[in-house]
Amino acid sequence: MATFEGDFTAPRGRFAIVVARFNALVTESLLSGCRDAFARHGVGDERIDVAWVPGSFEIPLVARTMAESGRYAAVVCLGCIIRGETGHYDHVAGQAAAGVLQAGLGARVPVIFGILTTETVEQALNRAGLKGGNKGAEAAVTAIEMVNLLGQITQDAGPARREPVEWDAAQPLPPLA
Ligand code: INI
Repeated sequence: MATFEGDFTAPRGRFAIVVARFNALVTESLLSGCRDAFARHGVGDERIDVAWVPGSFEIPLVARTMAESGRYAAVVCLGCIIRGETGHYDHVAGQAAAGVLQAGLGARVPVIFGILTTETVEQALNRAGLKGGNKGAEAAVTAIEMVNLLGQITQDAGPARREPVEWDAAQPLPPLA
């Protein structure tokens, strides 16, 4: 039996962060938590590109474009959708989530959902570093784990080979057999 599990060591390659300007008070904190977590796991700013989009609804297109460029090991999506502020919360939140998922599946690159969906501004602030952790930091760690996991799955030579393998995360994944 083979067991695959990504670790939290810094993979090679570059990372992209797509961040929405809507609710910027919150998303700037998500971005800073995300960059900080990347740095503390060995991925410095020099290996990160950041793309700002108007709102969370615009995240999937840019995330997919970056994921398909072949330049990034993973793409992290950061946004903040607050129900109290919009009648079309369900549309924005639902389509953002579906689009982020599709971006990853389409590009076959980890595209991480770091978009807060909350009832109130207070809940959003709490999850952006005030007291309930920082969703941006979690997203960075998830990106690293997923890159390492996919690296193992696509390059593992068989059940006997259990150590993490060298994988050039800057290269697109090879086609599945
Ligand atoms: N975008 C968000 O990221 N968060 C929100 O809470 C939000 N609200 O409240 O409407 C929001 N709307 C903008 C949307 O993402 C698009 O930018 C806009 O509809 C243009 O396509």
